[in-house]
This record gives sequence, C-alpha cells and structure tokens, in this order.
Amino acid sequence: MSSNTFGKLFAVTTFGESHGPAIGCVIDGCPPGLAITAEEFRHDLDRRATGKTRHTSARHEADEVEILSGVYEGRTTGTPIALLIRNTDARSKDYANIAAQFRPGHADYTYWQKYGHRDPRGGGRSSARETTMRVAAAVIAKKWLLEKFGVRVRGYLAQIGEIVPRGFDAAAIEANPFFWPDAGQVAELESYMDALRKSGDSVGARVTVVADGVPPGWGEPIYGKLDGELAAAMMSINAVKGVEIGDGFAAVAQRGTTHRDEATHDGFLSNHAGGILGGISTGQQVVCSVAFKPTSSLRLPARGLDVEGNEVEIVTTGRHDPCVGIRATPICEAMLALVLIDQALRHRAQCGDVGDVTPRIPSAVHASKPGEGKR
Ligand code: EPS
Repeated sequence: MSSNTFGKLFAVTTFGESHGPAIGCVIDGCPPGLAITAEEFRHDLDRRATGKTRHTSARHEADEVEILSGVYEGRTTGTPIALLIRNTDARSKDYANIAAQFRPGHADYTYWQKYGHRDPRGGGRSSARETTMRVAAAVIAKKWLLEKFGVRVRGYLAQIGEIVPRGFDAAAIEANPFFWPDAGQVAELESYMDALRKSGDSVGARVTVVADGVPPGWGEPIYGKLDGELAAAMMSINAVKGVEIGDGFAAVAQRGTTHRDEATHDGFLSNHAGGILGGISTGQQVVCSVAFKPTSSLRLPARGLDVEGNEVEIVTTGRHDPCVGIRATPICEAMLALVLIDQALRHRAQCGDVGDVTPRIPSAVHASKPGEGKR
C-alpha cells in the first residue's frame, strides 16, 4: 500500500500531479441512490480554488469535474465513482530553476530522499492541488451525511498570524474571501495580507471545523477512534502541523472539574471534549481545530542545498499563496466529512441493530460559535 487511499468503507483514492494532465479520484463504497450532478461540485470547488482573490495563488484552474463512472441517470449506482479534473493553467517554467534544489521547509527534500525521482513541476504530488479531489469527494459525503442524518459540516478561519476573530457571526463566514467570522475585521485582514504579499513572506493560520447533528456512537475504539482518524485526516492535508479536538492543548492547564462535560436533563453543560469521548461521538458538536504552517515557497532568497549537496541560494518564483490557511476551510471540512461518512457506514455495519439504548443527552449549550458553551 502506498497510502493514496483514505477511508475503509467510503474509500477515496486520489491520483495526479499539480502539472500533470489531470487530477482525479475514485470513490469506492459510496451508497447507491444518492442524486448527484457535476454542477453540485462547483460551489465547494470554487470555495477552495486559487485565483479567486488577490490573497491566494493567481493560478486560474477551471476545476470542471467530469464524472466518469458510478453515476447513472443522475444517481449513484454503488459502483466506483471516478471523478476527473483536467489541469489547465500549469506554468511549469516557474519551477525550472529549482528543479534540482530543495526549497527550505518544503517536501522537495523528503520526496527526493524517499523516491530518488520526482516531478518537480508545481511540487508534483506534494502540491496542495491534490486537495481539490478531497473536496470533490466530500461533496458526495456531505450530501449523504445531510440527507441521511441531518449532519452538517462547516468551518471558518480562526486565526491568521497573530490576528484572531474579535466576534463570531456565522453569516459573515461565506461573505468574505477569508472565511472569517467577524465582518468588522475584513478590511484589517485585507491590508495585513496586502502588506504580507508585498513583503514576499508568508504566515500560518488556524482553521476550525465543526459537525452538527452527529449522533452518539460514531467512532471505533481502539485503533479507529473518531478523534484519531480526524487527527490523521487533518494531518494528511499539506502544511498542517497541529490538530486539536475540542479544547485540545488547553486541556493541559485545566482541572478535571473544569474539563469534564457535566450533563443534566437539559443536556450537556459544556463541550470541552469536542463531542468525542473514548474515540466515540457523544452526540454533541464535533469540534476540530487545525494549525497550518507558513507557506515555504517564497521569493525571498534562502540558503539551501541542491541534489548534489551544493550550497545554493534558493528563490522560488511563480504563483503562491502567502497563507495557505486562507483556502483551507473547505479542505478541512472535506476531511471531516470523509471521516464522518466512513465512520457512519462502519457504525451501521456493526452496530446498526443496537438502536437507542438510553435517552440521548441533548447538546443543551449550543453553539452558534463552534466550541461555545465552555463553562
Ligand atoms: C501549490 C503551488 C501553486 C498553487 C497550487 C499549490 O501551484 P503553481 O505554482 O502550479 O501555481 O497554485 O494550488 C493549486 C493549483 C490548487 O488548485 O490548489 C503548492 O505548492 O502546493
């Protein structure tokens, strides 16, 4: 296994390189009967795409999905769904000068050490272009989760550099290019990003994603824990360096009397656990936060090595995102949805007959803002 496949029952295999003729995926195990058309991919693919604002890479890809198999008369057949997107705006000459060099902080070096041969154009397989197919596959996952269980997945940008949202308005998130939950700060972010782009440097970011409506019981202890699989899923996204579930690392400084989520007839009183206990969903909002490192492809010169071991000055030209986190909200949503559909199908397979053995504890302290209700 070379680990290009994600999921056990809803298994997504992606393929392709950033500057190859096309990228694509095969989804094996999708339940039959789900209505889906090529147009339905448009919204989420546009949310993720480059070239939509001056704050992201200027590469203009059409990102037109072709459905090659697994859908007949507009509905999934249960057979493998193959999706293809042709690359239409690769500019490989941008990479000619660094084809035999290792960008500091980039996977150039590790891919070379591992395989001894690589496609350097646009980062090849290590490019974030690959995340397009995760978002495409998750369009199907999101739709099934919503129709079948009322599960809704959403996310927002929770930090850029040192800037954090001052307020939270769910309606603001989709109305600005940053997925930022406070409309009052968008002008500040615009100037921050303009200055950053001018300087040639990059910055990190934090994305928070949540799922509402997940019933209790999804997740398989011990090695298939819902939080374990979420962590692996988020870590598989380019540039991710940290994942938190619920309070995450803040739990280190908490007391048990604070962290435990007490329950009454009215429901849970808090959600420090991020909706997961023992690797299994509690029925509360599932909350996951993801840290992105600053982009490593910079036009500012850096010291590095070439494939022969010579010290060289490395300058990366081309079209790069000064903050990869800006486009990452739909990608993190996609990975959350892919983990959830896979766990839902696995839960149904093994425990579908268990039913409601005890009254569900409502998510009483809810949460227009993900993670809210912490007392
Ligand atoms: C990327 C580098 C840039 C981005 C690309 C991700 O590629 P290029 O130099 O070919 O323009 O544009 O993002 C996409 C094309 C995409 O669809 O996300 C990288 O190094 O990860």
